[in-house]
Amino acid sequence: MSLEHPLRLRRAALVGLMASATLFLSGCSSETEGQIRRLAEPVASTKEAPFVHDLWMWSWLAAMVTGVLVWGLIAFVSIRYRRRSETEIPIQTRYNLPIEIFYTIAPIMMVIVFFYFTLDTQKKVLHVDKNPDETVTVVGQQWSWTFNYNLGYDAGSQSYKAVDNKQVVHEGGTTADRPTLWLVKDKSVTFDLASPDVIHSFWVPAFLFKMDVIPGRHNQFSVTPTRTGTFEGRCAELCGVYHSRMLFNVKVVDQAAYDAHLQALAEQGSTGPALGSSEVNKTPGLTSEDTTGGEGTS
Ligand SMILES: [Cu+2]
Repeated sequence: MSLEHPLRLRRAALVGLMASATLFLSGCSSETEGQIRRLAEPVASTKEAPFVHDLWMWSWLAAMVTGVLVWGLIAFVSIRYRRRSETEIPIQTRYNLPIEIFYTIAPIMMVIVFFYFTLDTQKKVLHVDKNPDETVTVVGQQWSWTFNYNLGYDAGSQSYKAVDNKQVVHEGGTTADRPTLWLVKDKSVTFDLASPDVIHSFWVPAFLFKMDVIPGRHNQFSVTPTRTGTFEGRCAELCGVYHSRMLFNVKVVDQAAYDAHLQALAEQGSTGPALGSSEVNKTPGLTSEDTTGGEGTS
């Protein structure tokens, strides 16, 4: 048999694949096309986000390679060893030691590889900047968020304190009115997460990252936003009746706009830390009955 035949087949398959991919992608806007390329991920918007992006893409690739191999083998044995006559049944093999050893070891190897890269990524994205440019204490409460600028957790005294004697200002939302978290482009920020009631989860999809906000526990992480603009944020932990209203915006701006915003918050009297949930429970749009529907409000 000449080599020409499989080569031609392969070329035809390649052309077919490219044609269908072009056809498929030409039907999409460039935005959807980008989303397909990122496998539905938002655009990475922090310095740390690409680590998660890489883990996501490589995991998909590894899963796809495994999938194609397994589907191929299934198809191969189904065709190659199919029943060919009414009277004769194919060989019924019960044990095959090499294959059994292989399919015990192969998944263990895969888990080890995934585990290694997960740990490696985790180490990078959970890195906490001890001397960040900005510090924000994020309070997740039923059912909105409060952002305290220049307020950080002090492990020594186990309390929240103003950072570098800067003025603490805060901005809180309600279930009817989503708050906005302001950040500075290319400046690192460390988030300290606090909850006065139940477990919430602080999630900005464009950061490709989220972290639980647990009462009585001190969670923190750092990011450096790399793109200006307005992004969406939400609570990613079912935390009560109005969990779905725990939306917020993230606005990444330059230093001057950020400073002006903090100044404006100070001028309107939103000074000092706001760590409780009482503010948010006086909520326009909710009756007092609604606000007592959850657990642990104080
Ligand atoms: Cu929540």
